[in-house]
Amino acid sequence: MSNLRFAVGALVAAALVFTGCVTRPTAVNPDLGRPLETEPEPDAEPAAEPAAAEATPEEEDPAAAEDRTMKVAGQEADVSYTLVTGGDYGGLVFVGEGGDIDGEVNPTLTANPGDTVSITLRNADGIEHDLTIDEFDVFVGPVDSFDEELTVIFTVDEAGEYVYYCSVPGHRAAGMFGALIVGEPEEQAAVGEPIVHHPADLPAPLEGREPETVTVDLVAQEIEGQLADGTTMTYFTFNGSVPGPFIRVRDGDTVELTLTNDTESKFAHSIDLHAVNGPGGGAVYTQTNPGEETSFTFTALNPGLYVYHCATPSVAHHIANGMYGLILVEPEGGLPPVDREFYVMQGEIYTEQPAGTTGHVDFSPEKLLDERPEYFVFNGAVAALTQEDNVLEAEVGETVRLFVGVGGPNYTSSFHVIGEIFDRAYPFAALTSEPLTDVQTVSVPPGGATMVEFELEVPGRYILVDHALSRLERGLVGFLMVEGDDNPDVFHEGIDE
Ligand SMILES: [Cu+2]
Repeated sequence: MSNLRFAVGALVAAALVFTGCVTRPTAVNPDLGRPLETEPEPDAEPAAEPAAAEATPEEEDPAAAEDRTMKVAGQEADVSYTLVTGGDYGGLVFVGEGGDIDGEVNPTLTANPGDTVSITLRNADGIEHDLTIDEFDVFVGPVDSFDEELTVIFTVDEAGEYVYYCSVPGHRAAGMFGALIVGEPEEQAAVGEPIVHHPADLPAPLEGREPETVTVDLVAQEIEGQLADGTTMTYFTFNGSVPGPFIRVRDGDTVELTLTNDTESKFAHSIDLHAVNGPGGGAVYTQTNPGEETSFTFTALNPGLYVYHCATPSVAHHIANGMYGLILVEPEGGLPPVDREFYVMQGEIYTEQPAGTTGHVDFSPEKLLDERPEYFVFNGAVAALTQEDNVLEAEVGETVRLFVGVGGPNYTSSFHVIGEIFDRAYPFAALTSEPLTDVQTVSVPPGGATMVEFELEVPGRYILVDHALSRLERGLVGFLMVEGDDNPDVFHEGIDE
C-alpha cells in the first residue's frame, strides 16, 4: 500500500483518514479465541446499563467494576493498551496513548498467544464509540461522553491477525479500525500478475486512411492480479489487462471480432461494444464458455469513443472485476494531431475485506449490490498510475489528449487533472460535436467516455483524479509527469517587485 500512501502523502490532504482507512490489515479467523469470564453480550442494549458492566468480567463485583486499570477480577493483564477516540487528531480514528503506541493513529496492537490483553477505551471527542473484536467476542463501550473510560480484559488463544474496530454504524468505514496481531505476524503479502494497462499503450492514429476490414482478437482471462502492494484479487480481463486493449478503427470500417474464453476460466464471458449497431452490442453472439470461441462482424457507423465491456450475467460483477475497455471510431479524416495520447479508465472494486487488507481478497456480491466499493481505481489497481512504470509522461510545450472512460460499474467520475485546464473537452465523447473549451472537470458516466486535450505550459507533476476526492483515498489517483524548462511567465513562486 506504500504506493497509495505515497500518492496521498503528496497531496497532504486528509492523511489521517487515509492512514486509518487503507493501511490496516484484516484477517478473518473465526473461533480462535475465547473471552475471559466476561460476557460481552454484543446484542445487549448498550445504553440500558452502565457501560462498565459490559466491560468488566464480573458484573457482580463492584470492586472489579471500579478498577479499570490493569486488574480485573484479580487478574493482571500481560499486555495493556489505551486507545482514545479522535480527540485532537480529529476524524474517526483510535489514537494510542502511552507506551510504544503513544500518538499513533489506529496503532497495531501486539500480544503473544495465551496472553491476557487489557484495552482501555477513552472518549476524547464526545461522540459515541466502542471497540469490538469479533473473533474474541470483545465489546467495550459505548463510551459516549467526553473522558468516559472503559476497560476490557480478554485472553488471546491463537496466533493471527485480527481487527479491532468501532461498531457504531459508519465509524469503521470512516477509519476507526486497526490490527491486533497475536504472535509472529504472518507474512501475508501476496504477489499477483501485473494487470495495469499502461496508459501510453494504445495504437497510433489512423491518419485518415480509407475504411477497411479490421480484425480484433480478444481473450477473456481470469487472473490472480495485483490490486495493491501485498494484495491480490481475481480479475476478469480482456487480454490480461485492465482496461482491455484500446481498439482503434475508423468510421466505415468492417470489424471482425473474435472472442476466445481461456480454458482456465471458471465463468462464461462475452462482449458488448457501445460502438455497435445491433442487439447486445455483440453480446448476443459472443456468450462464450471456457475454452470456446465466438465471433461476429459489425460495421462502425458512428464516430466516437465508446466503452466495451463483458455482458455476461451478473454483468456488474464481470465489469467490477475488470472486463471493460475503450474502442475509438475515428471520424473520416481522423482526429487533429497531438503530441501524446493516453488511455485511462476508472472502475470500482468490491471486496469482502476492507481496503488495505493484504493477501488475496474476495469479491463481495453484497457490496456490489449496495454500491459500496472498497476501492476506486484508474487502470485496474490501487494508485496504479502513480507507479514509476505507469505514470503518464510528457514535455512542456506538448499537446496531450486523454481518452477517459468509466467502466464503473456504478460511479460517475468527475474527471479532473489537478493543475491543468482542458483546452478542449468532448462531453460524452461526442467527437463529431464541437468541443467545449476551457473546462476544469468533466462528468463521465459509467459506460461512458470523454476526450480531453490540453497543452502543457509548466513542468511538474499533475494529478489525475475524480474530484469526488474521497475516492482518491481509496486508490483513485494518477500522475502526469511533465519535464521541461520552467515557465515563470505562466507560473512562479512569490510576487515580483
Ligand atoms: Cu465476463
